[in-house]
Amino acid sequence: MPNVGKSTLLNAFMGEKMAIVSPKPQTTRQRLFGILNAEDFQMIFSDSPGFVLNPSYKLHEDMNMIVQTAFKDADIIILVNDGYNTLSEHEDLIKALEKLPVPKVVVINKIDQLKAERIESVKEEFTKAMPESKIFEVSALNKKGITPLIEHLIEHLPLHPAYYPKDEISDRPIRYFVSEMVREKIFLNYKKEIPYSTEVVTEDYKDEENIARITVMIYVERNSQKAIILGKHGAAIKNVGIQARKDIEEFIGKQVYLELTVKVRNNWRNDINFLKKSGYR
Ligand SMILES: Nc1nc2c(ncn2[C@@H]2O[C@H](COP(=O)(O)OP(=O)(O)OP(=O)(O)O)[C@@H](O)[C@H]2O)c(=O)[nH]1
Ligand SMILES: [Mg+2]
Repeated sequence: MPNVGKSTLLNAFMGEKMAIVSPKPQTTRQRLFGILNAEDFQMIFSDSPGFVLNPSYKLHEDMNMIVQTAFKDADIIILVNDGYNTLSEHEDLIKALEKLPVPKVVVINKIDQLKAERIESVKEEFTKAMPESKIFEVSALNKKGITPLIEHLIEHLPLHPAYYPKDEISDRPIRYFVSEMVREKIFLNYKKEIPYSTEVVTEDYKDEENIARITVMIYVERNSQKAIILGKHGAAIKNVGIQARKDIEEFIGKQVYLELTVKVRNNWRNDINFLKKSGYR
């Protein structure tokens, strides 16, 4: 389900912020691997978009396809619930999961804001629906309940040589993280349809000795949206730039010069070529 805290959970597993997070559903659009390395195991966490129940654009179909792909190569599946989704919303998903021959784990997230009775009733529902699966209660935000969950996952990891070199923490290049950090600020700074009409692409990344010079393109679907993204005298986009630059600097440990440009790309959410170029298909 969207917005239940999957990306926050990935960050809690990894012990650092890798995936972007926002209070709005459909924040995550692509898959991201967080690779957790220890002396005797390597665990690859795959954060995925939430399932879009009523796809309105090709983009949504692509996001749902990404969820399906994630199912296919998972060794363990973690179904995250935040106590607000009803089980009926999960029914199709649970049916699809039943067919997969891998262990599943249920995580009830956001327990910091759930009443004890609510947690109990969600637990009861999932015990009935997925009797084979162990249920964990966590607060990904406060990093509570994460250690027992990781220990359980380690127990169920298949025996296999490490897939990635032990010093890698992700499958994505730095440009991807830059685009995502800008996109997160757009999700946090704008309302309604604006974040959903926006795609972010890192066009250029020049790594100099003391500074990284980065050019980022923000695509929107209409001129009116471009005006909103820019804001009066460019004030709104300036804020996005300041906030994103701070995060990027922290992430790469270096000073950043960040240039943001806004461009209109008509109906990009249904534009197959654009979606391909942006990595959705
Ligand atoms: N109170 C509380 N809020 C949480 C917790 N985990 C996540 N959140 C909040 O829930 C919202 C959604 O979190 P995300 O991690 O973006 O959720 P997601 O499942 O990745 O969402 P999508 O990518 O949109 O599907 C954010 O506002 C988070 O801060 C938690 O344990 N407690
Ligand atoms: Mg997410």
